[in-house]
Amino acid sequence: MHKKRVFSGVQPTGNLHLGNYLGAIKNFVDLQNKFECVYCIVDLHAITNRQDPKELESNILETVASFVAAGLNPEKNIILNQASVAAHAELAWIFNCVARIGWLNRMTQFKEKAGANKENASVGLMVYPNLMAADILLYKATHVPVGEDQKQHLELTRDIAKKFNNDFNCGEYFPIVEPLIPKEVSRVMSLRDGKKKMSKSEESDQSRINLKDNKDLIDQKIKKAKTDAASIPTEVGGLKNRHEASNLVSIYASLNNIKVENVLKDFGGKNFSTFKSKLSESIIEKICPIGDEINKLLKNKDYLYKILENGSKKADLIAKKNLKEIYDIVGLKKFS
Ligand code: AQP
Repeated sequence: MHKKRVFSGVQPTGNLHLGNYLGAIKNFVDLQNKFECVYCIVDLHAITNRQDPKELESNILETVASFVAAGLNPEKNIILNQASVAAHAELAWIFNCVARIGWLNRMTQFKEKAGANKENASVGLMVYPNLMAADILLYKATHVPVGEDQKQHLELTRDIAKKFNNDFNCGEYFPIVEPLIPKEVSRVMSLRDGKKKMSKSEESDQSRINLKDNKDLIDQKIKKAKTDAASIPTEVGGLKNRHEASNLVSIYASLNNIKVENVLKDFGGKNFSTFKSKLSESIIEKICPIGDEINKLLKNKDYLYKILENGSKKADLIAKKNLKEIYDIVGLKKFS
């Protein structure tokens, strides 16, 4: 039996948005009262695509600030940056030797991110899921809160854990992790195209609500958000194939901690302009205080660095102990 432990990570690749918040960070905050939690700023993942070093540094700090502003308690949780704990990269190498090329070839995120020019993508982007498996299994985490887009990578993490346990005949050394995916809005979609996920790297800022957007900007983005000509349905079935409508209703449900069918009870039959003004109000009420707090925290960089330093030291203790066990299982010796 493994002790219950939560692990999750966020890439410091730019402005965090409503998708990152509703898909992951909101859940992180809820879980901190139930589990021992390790939350990681996955800077080694970020460099699988080219990053400007100065921007990367400031994005790392901004991600810590976003965690704390959203309600994560740095005393209660371990908050670290991946590059500070060398064992992440060391275990990833072992997993490069456990995972099969065929498994990685099936990963849809690689296909989406590499685009048409696959030959020119970094090797890091290809083996990204092995590093993600290492992040999680290094701490023998049992539960991983993520958005639905990461489900396939978590299945790969489970496959790697099973293969390692089996290959090295070590029982259930690595736990078989459980994904914790939010029910009402597992994947927040772009405000401009309901078939694409809301993403930091999407060129159009109008496609997303950033955690640092102010009231007027949120209002304007929601007013302009794509919808269709029909009114809001009264039943969940009425949202079928209405990607944009479904997205906005799900965002509202998630922000207000209610079910989609209850949103439809309140707004069914109404037009989108009425609904959009209520949606804006909800986003402003939940997101603007986080944005204000991020801006405040960013003025105290020493405090943010201290959070990472303390968290990374705590994480390193767990990681070193587990990596030693893993090296022993594999038959590797470490003399330093
Ligand atoms: N649109 C989304 N809906 C729900 N959850 C989402 N997540 C990301 N986008 C959505 C969840 O946020 C966590 C952190 O994600 P990440 O920053 O590590 O990587 P990502 O999934 O690649 O996020 P982006 O915004 O799309 O970044 P870029 O554009 O840099 O690739 C994860 O739990 C993820 O599921």
